[in-house]
Amino acid sequence: MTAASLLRAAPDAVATAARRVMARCEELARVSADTASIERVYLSPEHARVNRLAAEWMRELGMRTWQDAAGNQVGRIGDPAAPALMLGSHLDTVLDAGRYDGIAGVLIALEVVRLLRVPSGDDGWTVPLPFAIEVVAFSDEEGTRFGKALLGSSAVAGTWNDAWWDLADADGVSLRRAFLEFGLDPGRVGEAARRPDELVGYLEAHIEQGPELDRAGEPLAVVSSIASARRFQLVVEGEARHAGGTPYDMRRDALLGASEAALAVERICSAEHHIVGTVGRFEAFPGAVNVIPGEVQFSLDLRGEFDGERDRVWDALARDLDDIMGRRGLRWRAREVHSAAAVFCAPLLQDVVAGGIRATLPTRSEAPPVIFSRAGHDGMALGAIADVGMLFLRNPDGVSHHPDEAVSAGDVAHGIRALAEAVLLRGTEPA
Ligand code: HGY
Ligand code: MN
Ligand code: MN
Repeated sequence: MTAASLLRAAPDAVATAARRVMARCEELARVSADTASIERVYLSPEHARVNRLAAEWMRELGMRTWQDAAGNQVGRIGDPAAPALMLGSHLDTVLDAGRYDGIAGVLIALEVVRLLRVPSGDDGWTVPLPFAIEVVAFSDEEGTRFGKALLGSSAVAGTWNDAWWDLADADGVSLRRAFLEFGLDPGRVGEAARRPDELVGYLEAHIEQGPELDRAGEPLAVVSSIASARRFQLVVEGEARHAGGTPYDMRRDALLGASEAALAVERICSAEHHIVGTVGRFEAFPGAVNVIPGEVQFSLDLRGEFDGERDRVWDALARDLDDIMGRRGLRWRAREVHSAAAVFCAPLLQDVVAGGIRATLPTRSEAPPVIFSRAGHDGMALGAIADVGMLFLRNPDGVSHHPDEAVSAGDVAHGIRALAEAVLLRGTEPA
């Protein structure tokens, strides 16, 4: 089931591009708030440094570059009047991150531009397509600093919510203050918004953040949909008391209640087919060894293939927490800090990604794998204004959000070619 290859590139050009992606992933990994690990969060000095690096690499390709009103770094090549096919991913990271989550997608997109661009005659460059190409390095896909994910891509999608300005980081710095300190104007964040008619679609290459491709021995896959997500900050309140003098029948231990809640997340979610719930942050107060915890604050990240299933599981969890806290004489409350509906990748973009994979791996007989992404991506926000398509690259053992995250140069080369072929295939369709 091969698809004709539309890419005219010297055989070793793609291998050279893959080596450049791997080297630049190492270079970007060194731009971190922590010398012992990779940490690059929204509106940080590290964010500013990688934006400057990305802009330099975009200009080298003959792209026009700008940083938008939400701190996303953008490059554009092609007809200034035409709508754009947007490629990209994110350059922000989680804490103690890997080198490739998001980063590889931005760099692969730049290599696709390098392979597709042609001289425009006025000492510049263009692309032989019925649309322009934009590469966006989104500034906050993870939500590491303020808890709310997809801030950069939400601004581009025009779905920014002014309630977010009061979100604060671990040091109590509000999003509004961080904007100002980064040199951005909160009052102008709306200028980052793009109109649907400006885009012909959004295509993102990303490492798979799970083991499916590795287990199947597949280098690439088409993504069918991106998981719907909800994130909560929960608080359990009991009573801080002396760890020695307080008999059990008088204790209202918030940590034990919150611990039962965390186990309920695992019990209830694991009984469902496509639902995962994770407690990633868990903190007891006052946090002294000889004081019964009077309060616990913890996070919940809840995802599912379909919004309705995910919401039904949240309702079941809430009922379970009522039982647990009632039995223990505790109180609990939850603040929802992030919610993103499932986004189903557009059939046309799924088709061009599948065609790109077939043109890249011509010896494959059957259709490329199609998998649902349990990880969130900027496409969840972009889905509000554009068709979304995603290409997954194999990630050995599926390790991600961890320093051992990996991808092979060979699979990156496959990914570069497949994305380039997909862009060319999209160019054979009406813009
Ligand atoms: O959390 C996620 O799924 C993504 O990596 N931000
Ligand atoms: Mn990512
Ligand atoms: Mn991530």
